[in-house]
Amino acid sequence: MNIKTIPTQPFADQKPGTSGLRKKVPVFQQPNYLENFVQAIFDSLEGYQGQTLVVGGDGRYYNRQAIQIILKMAAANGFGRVLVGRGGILSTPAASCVIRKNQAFGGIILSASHNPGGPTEDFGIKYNIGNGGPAPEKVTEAIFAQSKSISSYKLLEASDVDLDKVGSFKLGEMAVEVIDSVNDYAQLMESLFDFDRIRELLTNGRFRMCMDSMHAVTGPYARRLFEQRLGAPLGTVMNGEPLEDFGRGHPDPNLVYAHDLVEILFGNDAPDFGAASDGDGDRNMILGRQFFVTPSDSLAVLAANATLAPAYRDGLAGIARSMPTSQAADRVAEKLGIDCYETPTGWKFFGNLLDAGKATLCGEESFGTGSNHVREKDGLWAVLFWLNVVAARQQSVEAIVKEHWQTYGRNYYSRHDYEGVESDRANSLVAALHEQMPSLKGKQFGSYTVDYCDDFSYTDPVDGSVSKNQGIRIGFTDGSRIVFRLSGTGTQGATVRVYLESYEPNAANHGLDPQVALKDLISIAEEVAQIRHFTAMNQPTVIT
Ligand code: VG1
Ligand code: CO
Repeated sequence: MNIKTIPTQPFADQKPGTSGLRKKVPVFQQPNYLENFVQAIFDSLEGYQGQTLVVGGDGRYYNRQAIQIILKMAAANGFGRVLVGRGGILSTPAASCVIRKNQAFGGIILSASHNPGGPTEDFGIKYNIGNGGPAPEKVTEAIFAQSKSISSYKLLEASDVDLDKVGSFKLGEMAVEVIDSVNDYAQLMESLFDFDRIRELLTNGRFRMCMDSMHAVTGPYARRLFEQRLGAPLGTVMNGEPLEDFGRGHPDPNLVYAHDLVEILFGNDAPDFGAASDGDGDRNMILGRQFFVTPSDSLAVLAANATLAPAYRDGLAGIARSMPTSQAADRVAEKLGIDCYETPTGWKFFGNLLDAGKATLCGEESFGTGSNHVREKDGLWAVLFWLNVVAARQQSVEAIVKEHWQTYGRNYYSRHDYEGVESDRANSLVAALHEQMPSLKGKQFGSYTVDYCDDFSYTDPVDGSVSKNQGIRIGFTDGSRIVFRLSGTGTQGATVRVYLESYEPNAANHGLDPQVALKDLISIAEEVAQIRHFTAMNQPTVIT
């Protein structure tokens, strides 16, 4: 066995963003680039000698090559065992599940999530800690610090391992176990939901569903769960073959990118239920027949109906949502008499709340929902949860959401993204907003009066850590909000996100198109932030 220590030089740009390090594939393919980052992860950790590491990814281009490198580096650095998904495949929630089930030290997940894949598209890598969740900021900061001072990395000289057969073998001193990518996860799902009831729904000959895996990682998981375990007809899962370039698609489950599914659910003779998930399987979109469920509403509806699912029969400890996510869930929490936490964007901020038993359900406006069953958001979990609720209530998706609005009022919500903005321009937009911040309070815009304006800062209630500058919020006296933040997951230029929310208690006014209901706020956002001027764009590139 030959462990080599290879000299290297730091790269200056290995700062993890909202969810790991994401760059174009050619950046990762530079000599030593991936190796440096992996060594920086290991160097920031303590006590992993002889321990277990979980490795897997969403199957995108460069997944297999990266895994071969990581296995040889893990062996050279003294891990005792690596569990790797067959074919290198593990969805993000499945990786979280495997880490927890095997009490692994941590895991490395290879994914750029909803970003396109392929030789000139995006690749990503992130580290998850022993609770199965994304590394918290103090860990990602330590990794970044290591990446800036690295001078060598360790690699075992060995030939590539066969990732395509389930089985165990040795790589130097380290054990490698290639595991079935789906088993542990499917078992966990079966323990949470009423599979008998869902099976009855999916096989009664009346209810039809359609699941779009967008040629990304959830194909094998969705087929196993819906078609094999729950008896839905073959073909229920579309685009179910994971492809390295996601069939040249953009595996982001929203109304814009999941257009195949949207056409089916909004077409003639549409099925009753539609769902899609993203590149790495942690996001979800839920559709009813000719009906779209806003992710913020989805969190609120699931929370309000949680006791219908066996796992949550005894109720919820609390709910957590990211700051830009609508306040629909807060209303449910209030009614249930439980706490609702507001965290910065990114799943890593939910970990402590889940570990401490303060929150049971978590959600983000960006099509992410999850619970304490793992420490990642979980796309198929949300789909199963919705099916469980539909099966228990015997109502359509649309009827369930409309009834929810009647009870709690409707939080109209929309996000406007301006993608591919020059970084300097985006930074100027934020700087100009900062300058105005102190003078906005009390200011009148038509019928809206500014109640507060700040840059969101979060103090973790469990460990007291503080995260500043998490997005500029303008709150109005009637509870409406506009939030501005820059994306931390892009790989090219900057993306400006504008989040808009207003509250409508009166059911007679619940039938509006959100863009119409929010039109005043949309123009206030333009007036305050001069979005067109700074971005040099006339309209958002994506509206969700
Ligand atoms: C986006 C979303 C955020 C999500 C993150 C990772 O981040 O807004 O809610 O947690 O992606 O999701 P940003 O910084 O671009 O706004 V995924 O599915 O990429 O792991
Ligand atoms: Co994702």
